[in-house]
Amino acid sequence: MEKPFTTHHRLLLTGAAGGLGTALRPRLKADCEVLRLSDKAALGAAQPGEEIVLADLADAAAVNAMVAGCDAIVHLGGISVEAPFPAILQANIVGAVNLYEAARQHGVRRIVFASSNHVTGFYKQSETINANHPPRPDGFYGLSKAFGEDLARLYFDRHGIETACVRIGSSFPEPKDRRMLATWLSFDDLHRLVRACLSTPVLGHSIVFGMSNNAVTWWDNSHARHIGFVPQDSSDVFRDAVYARTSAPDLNDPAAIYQGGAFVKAGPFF
Ligand code: NAI
Ligand code: 15L
Repeated sequence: MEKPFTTHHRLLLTGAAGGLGTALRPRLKADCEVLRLSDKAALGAAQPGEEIVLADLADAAAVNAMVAGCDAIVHLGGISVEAPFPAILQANIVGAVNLYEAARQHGVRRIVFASSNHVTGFYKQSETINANHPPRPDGFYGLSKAFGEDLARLYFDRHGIETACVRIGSSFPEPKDRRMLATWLSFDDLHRLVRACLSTPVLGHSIVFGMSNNAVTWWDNSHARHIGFVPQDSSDVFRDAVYARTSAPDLNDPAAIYQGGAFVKAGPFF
């Protein structure tokens, strides 16, 4: 098969040792000449076409070196669940500032930021929201992602760095429960979305909900049509199996009322 066009020369993937980083690592290699992988956790040996730069996002000097020489970034690194605020502060807030400041200093023009549906987790599952609805974070984790989205806007307005803030729903091999029938994003659709964000001619500062073509959805992506993302997968093929192995939700449970699911009652972590 002919190799598709490459979007960038040296593409940086942070959080490369995590679940989504592991899924994107082989997929993104076709999209660039050199894929630089970074994490604070071990990444194994570099394969052909790969570079490995270990860095803690909270370490500004290490992040600066990690970004040097890259022309675009897919930023997945950070704490991915609700956690004590001091840890979130370092990994997700200080880490994001370090990343954007390094991007500015090294002339990076485009970033795909792994935001989360937990930026808007306190909207109800009976509501449909779009990118213009105000954030309603469901915890410190969601709040840190809201900060990241605003940080990206600042660096676009002041420095012209384009960002796609991808509010990922639930990206796993399969939906794990009934909620994820609405929030699921397949790994292949995640890659399609990241590739669209990297290659669309004009990205600006954009917010896009990361979901597959699921019949049940709470999110309207009509403000992100300029990205050109067309999901090819759907949670619908898993529906019968998910219903068979899970019981009906308690409709008085906040986890069933709000879009953030169980995240809305995680913690409190101070
Ligand atoms: P993950 O927890 O599996 O991977 C995150 C990676 O970031 C880990 O390899 C971890 O070592 C690294 N990391 C954490 N703190 C770090 C630090 N201070 N310095 C350097 N690296 C650090 O998470 P996953 O599922 O792969 O998610 C990737 C990104 O996508 C995260 O930012 C997460 O918040 C976001 N996301 C994921 C969703 C999903 O369904 N998987 C849903 C919504 C958002
Ligand atoms: C997230 O933001 C988490 O990173 C992920 O682990 C999932 O729990 C996902 O949201 C979700 O809402 O299902």
